[in-house]
Amino acid sequence: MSEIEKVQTAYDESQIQVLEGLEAVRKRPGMYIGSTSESGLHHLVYEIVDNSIDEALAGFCTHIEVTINKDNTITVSDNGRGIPTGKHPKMGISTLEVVFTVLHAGGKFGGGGYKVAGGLHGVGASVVNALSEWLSVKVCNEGKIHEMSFEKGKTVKPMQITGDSDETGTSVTFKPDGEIFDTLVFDYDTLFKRLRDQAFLNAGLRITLTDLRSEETRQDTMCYEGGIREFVTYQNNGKNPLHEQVIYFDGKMEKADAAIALQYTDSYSEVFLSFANNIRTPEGGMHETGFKAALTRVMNDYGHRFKLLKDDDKLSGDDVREGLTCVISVRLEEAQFEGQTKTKLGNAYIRTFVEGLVSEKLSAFFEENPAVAKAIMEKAILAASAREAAKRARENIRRKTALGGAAMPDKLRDCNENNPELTEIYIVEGDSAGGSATQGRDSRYQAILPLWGKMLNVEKVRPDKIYGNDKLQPVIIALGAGLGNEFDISKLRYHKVVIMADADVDGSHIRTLLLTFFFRYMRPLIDGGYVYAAVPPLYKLKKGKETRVAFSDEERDAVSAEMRGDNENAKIDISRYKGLGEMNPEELWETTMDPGKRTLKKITLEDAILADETFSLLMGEKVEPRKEFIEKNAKYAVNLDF
Ligand code: TSJ
Repeated sequence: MSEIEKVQTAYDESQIQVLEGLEAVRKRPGMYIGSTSESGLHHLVYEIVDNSIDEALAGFCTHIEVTINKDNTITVSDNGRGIPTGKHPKMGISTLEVVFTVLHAGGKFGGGGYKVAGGLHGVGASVVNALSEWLSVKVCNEGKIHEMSFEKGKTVKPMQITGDSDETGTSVTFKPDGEIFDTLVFDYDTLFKRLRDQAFLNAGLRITLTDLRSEETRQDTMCYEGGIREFVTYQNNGKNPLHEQVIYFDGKMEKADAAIALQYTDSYSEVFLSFANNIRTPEGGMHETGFKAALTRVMNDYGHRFKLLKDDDKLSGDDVREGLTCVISVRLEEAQFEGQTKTKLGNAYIRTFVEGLVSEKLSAFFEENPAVAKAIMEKAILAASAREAAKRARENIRRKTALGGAAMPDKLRDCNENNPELTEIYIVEGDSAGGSATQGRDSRYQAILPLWGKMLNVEKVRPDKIYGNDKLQPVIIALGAGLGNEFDISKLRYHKVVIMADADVDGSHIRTLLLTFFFRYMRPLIDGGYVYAAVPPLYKLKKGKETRVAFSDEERDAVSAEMRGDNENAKIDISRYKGLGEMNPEELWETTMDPGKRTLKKITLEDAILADETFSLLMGEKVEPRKEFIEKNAKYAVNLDF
């Protein structure tokens, strides 16, 4: 056989294999991109961009541009070396064509320098090509412009030289196939967030996102010289750091490298962002486990060595991570993704590697920066003692609850009915309103629990204190379902939990606190739709012996006009309810508690999230936003509802 024939044979064989490969992708797209819904659609963009990022990692590309064109097609361009256009040594066709027509071609060409692209399923350009109605690619290298195009993965224009160029780079434009995807509309914010992650993870790389679909072009350029250090700073925007500098370390081993940036703030929450091969791993995995183990050990060792901790005291993982903001990024060959959403890193050697790296470098950092070490240690020790106190409070409650009915709070006025499906509990602000509610209620199925008066004094309260808060204990006990991890909805003693508070600032504070508490510690209560807000009237209108109420200014005017009727001179006495405590039992029953007449507002998850944010603001460290909030809302106090 002549040389030419040999090549021809190889070409034919590879072509057959190609067709089979890409048809498989079109048959079972979910296998390659996760789904054919919106997330799968966006995945196409990431698959292409990942190739440019690999080129940046190799040190040849500094700028990536992603454009959403007017017709919802996508263009991704970079200023790298350009996909090789010469003949592929094994396939006998151009490497460019191999990239787009051979399944799993990514990483298998171009020599050792090519890192495995990080796509969720480790697939690349050929999959995007197979799932596109059309795709065109333009490569500038070796002084020439090369162009080629495809339809549904099949070559329709073989590679052609279309001009000269002294620049280098790759540009791909594609239109996702409407036969494959449920939606073809790209979401700017989804792409923006993912590309911003990539910009943070690849320090110095410039990524531009442009949206040409509307009159006004939208564009963001992201470039972070500080990389994941800047990612941490960005996450901590608006918080108070315990130390000025973001702590950073990185390291390499044979098959992997890792970079970690962290900073503590005085907040109580933890922000942990981990990545493997530039992909978010919200389910965690070996890199997270390694980091967490090292952090806990280093801080316990330090605490014992400098006698900040007693010999048998031990900080837990939660203690040492309170207020921590951490970004960890690992890159490795043959990453194994596990878990429900395939976002958990499974490679066990990464745990050992990261744990060793963090142990060594963090201990060294603590040695060299004793002031920072002290601030971080004190925070963790405080967290430990708060957690200890909270645990005691929880146990206390559990003991009381275990005793059953006899242990119900003194102030609870329970109902006669025992079937929770038929009963309601009104949590009422203040003793006097509690008294009216108790007298006005239908005691067969309505229970009343009066709460303290003013309770939200604006001071810093650690969330753990809420557990042990003696004001909230009666609520926990009356509801009977426990709290936190041990919350058991099947033990709930009332299937309607009604918060009844005044329509003023104090009432709003109490609603905010209760909702935040339910949201954080009795989440199934919110999710299950068991929580309601009572809606008391704002106005009382009197004409002689006739009395009516109104729930808003508009209603007040309408009712007043109605009562006046034709008698223009009738004297109507309008008074404003200053609070629930002012209503007598009958009024309260008729306007707010009678199931036949009352309005109850069902609390949604969104309401609760909003309350949680408001609570954080009110309880937060920063004085200015809190002042602003209170001033702003004091003005509209009466309208303050969720
Ligand atoms: F998805 C894709 F493959 F189509 C694609 C690849 C899309 C985009 C927008 C860019 C790229 C890409 C590929 N940018 N840069 C590269 N680089 C290479 O493919 C390349 C170039 C030179 C060499 C070499 O060894 O000389 C090796 C490689 C892998």
